[in-house]
Amino acid sequence: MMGASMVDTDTICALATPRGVAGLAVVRVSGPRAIEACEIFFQGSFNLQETPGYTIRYGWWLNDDSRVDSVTVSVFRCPHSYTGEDVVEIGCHGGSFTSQVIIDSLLSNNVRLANPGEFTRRAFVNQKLDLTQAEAVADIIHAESLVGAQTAARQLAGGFTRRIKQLREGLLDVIGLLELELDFSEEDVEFVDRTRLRTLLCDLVAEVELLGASAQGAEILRSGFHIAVVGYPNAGKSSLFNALLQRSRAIVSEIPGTTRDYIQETILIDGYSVHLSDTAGIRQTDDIIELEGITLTRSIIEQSDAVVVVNDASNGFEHSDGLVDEVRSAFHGVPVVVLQNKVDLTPRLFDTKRPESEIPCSAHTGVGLQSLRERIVGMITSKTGGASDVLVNGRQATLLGLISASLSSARAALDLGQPADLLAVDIRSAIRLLGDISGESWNPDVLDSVFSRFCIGK
Ligand SMILES: Nc1nc2c(ncn2[C@@H]2O[C@H](COP(=O)(O)OP(=O)(O)OP(=O)(O)O)[C@@H](O)[C@H]2O)c(=O)[nH]1
Ligand SMILES: [Mg+2]
Repeated sequence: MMGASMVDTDTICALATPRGVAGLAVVRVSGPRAIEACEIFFQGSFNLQETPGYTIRYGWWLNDDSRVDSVTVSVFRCPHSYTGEDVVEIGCHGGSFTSQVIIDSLLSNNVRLANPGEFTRRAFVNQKLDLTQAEAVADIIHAESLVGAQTAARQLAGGFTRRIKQLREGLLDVIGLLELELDFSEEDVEFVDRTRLRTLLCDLVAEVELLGASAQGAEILRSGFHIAVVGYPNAGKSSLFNALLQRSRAIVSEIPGTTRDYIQETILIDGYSVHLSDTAGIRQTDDIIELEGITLTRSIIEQSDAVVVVNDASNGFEHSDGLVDEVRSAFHGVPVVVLQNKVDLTPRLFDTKRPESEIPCSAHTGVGLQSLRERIVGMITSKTGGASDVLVNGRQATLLGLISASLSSARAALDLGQPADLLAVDIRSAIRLLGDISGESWNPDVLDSVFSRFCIGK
């Protein structure tokens, strides 16, 4: 479904800035009646209806002839606006009262409140953005890290759109040739060199799989990297946690079993958002609360992208080896970093027989913390390297998986020497799925699920 017939002609409005005390607030209005509705309440030296697009007017917002606030009114004319419709953005003073009065005035005049994401949805329907760009808008709004926001901005600028277009063009070339072949099927000719076709399909499958695989990295850029700090009691987990946070967040004491619940905080390292969880020390105990904490620790590790095992080096560098082995075997595939803490208490040199990957550190003196930060950034970039201009989300990853399956099935058909029409079926289905990613073919359900992630006013 596509085209102007689907365009909603209601005029909508919403607060585009966060509610609450602030210097400014912006109320956004979009739709055929946007300018006319604002005119009713605006008093300035210029008439809004005669104001050209890309113009700001200054004046008063009136309610029952009394002045509500001095405002700036930015006018955008269809189709040169965010939504592609007539848009007015009213800048007023912050605080919840003024903007609410402005919204109420509009609501009493045939303008309705926008649904979540409705402005961006209209931008999509009016072809100002494709679906991957609309999704990038949500990612920019929700970005928890600088790198995530930058990647989403590249996607908004059309990074993903271009990649999809290239894949699609590659496949359209193939289908064009296959169809030509079908036209001449009586004559049993092969226009497409099968070896070349196979190479092309392999390249496309590889590209699609690379994009699909970047979803995990994208999730890290979108919502942060989770690290569980674990170890035996008294190893210095909470001290390390506080040192990384640069404040005393967790209770530290010389009594083993101090931390019972887990504590989660977020820090930024080199522009990446890192969620650290300080956990209860793992040991044999009969204390019910402590046991509960240890059970929680396991579930925290399960949800983490990496585990830092803190060892109290003053008990020996090998003191936590059993725990490290246990974590490695129970949580296969999760990277484990071993920290040799309290090196300020160990006068002997760092034992050279220990694995090089272990980091000597002291939560007290700060030694080794920089190495730990660098190691964390290394782990993040190794997982996010594939996502340089796209933040593949769940919806897109599912579609990419289906595309890769269609293309692989085409490749299998090719290897079996199957006729062109069978190959064409799989390739056409891959083309259609690519269209689903960019939103060339869409239905309201897809849009509902994409835009439900948005907030009102976007
Ligand atoms: N000298 C020295 N002492 C440390 C260091 N890190 C932690 N400590 C001390 O070790 C003791 C335990 O520290 P915590 O941070 O509470 O240890 P924990 O691993 O969180 O302990 P639990 O929560 O009980 O499992 C405290 O007395 C800290 O001051 C360090 O790098 N050097
Ligand atoms: Mg603790």
